[in-house]
Amino acid sequence: TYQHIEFEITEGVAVLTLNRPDSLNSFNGQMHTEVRDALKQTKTNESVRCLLITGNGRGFCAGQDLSDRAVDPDAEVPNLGESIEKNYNPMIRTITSLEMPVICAVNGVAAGAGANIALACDIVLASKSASFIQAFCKIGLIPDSGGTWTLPRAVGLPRAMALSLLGDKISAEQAEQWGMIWKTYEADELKEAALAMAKKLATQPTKGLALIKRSLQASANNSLDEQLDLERDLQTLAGQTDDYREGVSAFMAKRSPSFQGK
Ligand code: T3D
Repeated sequence: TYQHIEFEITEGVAVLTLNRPDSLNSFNGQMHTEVRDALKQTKTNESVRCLLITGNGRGFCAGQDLSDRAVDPDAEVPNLGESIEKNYNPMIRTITSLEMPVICAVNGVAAGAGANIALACDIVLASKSASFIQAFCKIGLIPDSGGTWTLPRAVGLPRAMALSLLGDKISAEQAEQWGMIWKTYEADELKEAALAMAKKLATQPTKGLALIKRSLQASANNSLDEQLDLERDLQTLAGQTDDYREGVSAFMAKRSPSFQGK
């Protein structure tokens, strides 16, 4: 059992809930270990076809636990690059390469790495009471956890630059208007709506969805020509799945499809 997260698998959905509410679910070493383990289970358990990440309490995640970073003036400064390499980067790489949709339900403030973990997910939902802060600049750091990549792609360079340099808090509704996230919900409706979306996605053609995710991610760095080649290759794979056969058969027979995620 876990100390700082909750992890449950139901109806094809893995639900990972950050659970250190007293410090707004900020990450200490133990929480990193637990998240790593839960992500590994998500990846290897064949019954899982969608991942939902959320948090307990009034925050989603406040990034790194800064009480672990309070530096005694005489002590050696911690090497943050090592922490990124060991903890944050593998987490972001795992989330973005998981071969299934990843939903983030941002239940409250998402600050620092917490904001960028949300942005690394495929569909971001948020409570109307949630907010996003690229808090790094306020303590002399740079946005990490992929934020310097995802944020400009999500909102454009001018907004990404100002958000990162100013560290202004933006509301979830602002983020929704900008297209930085998919949708906002009333606070008491968020988790139910997110779980319903996750359960629905878990009944869909998982392999096809994974290929959609891969192709859209690749588009950021490809020319149209390269992307057309990639579409050809990934469509070849999609066309070889059982779910594609099932989708076409069901359509032709005017019945609803039963996808196995294969
Ligand atoms: O170090 C490395 O490994 C490199 C990687 C870095 C990745 C990063 O994420 S760096 C950025 C770290 N995060 C921040 O700088 C955000 C710090 N937190 C805040 O700015 C504010 O707490 C919020 C804007 C998120 C929320 O503000 P507010 O006023 O709603 O709440 P609060 O009162 O500040 O926080 C509530 C409690 O949570 C409070 O504890 P207390 O006083 O009730 O005992 C506060 O200290 C604690 N808390 C919030 N964030 C953190 C935290 N404790 C430790 N670490 C935190 N990041």
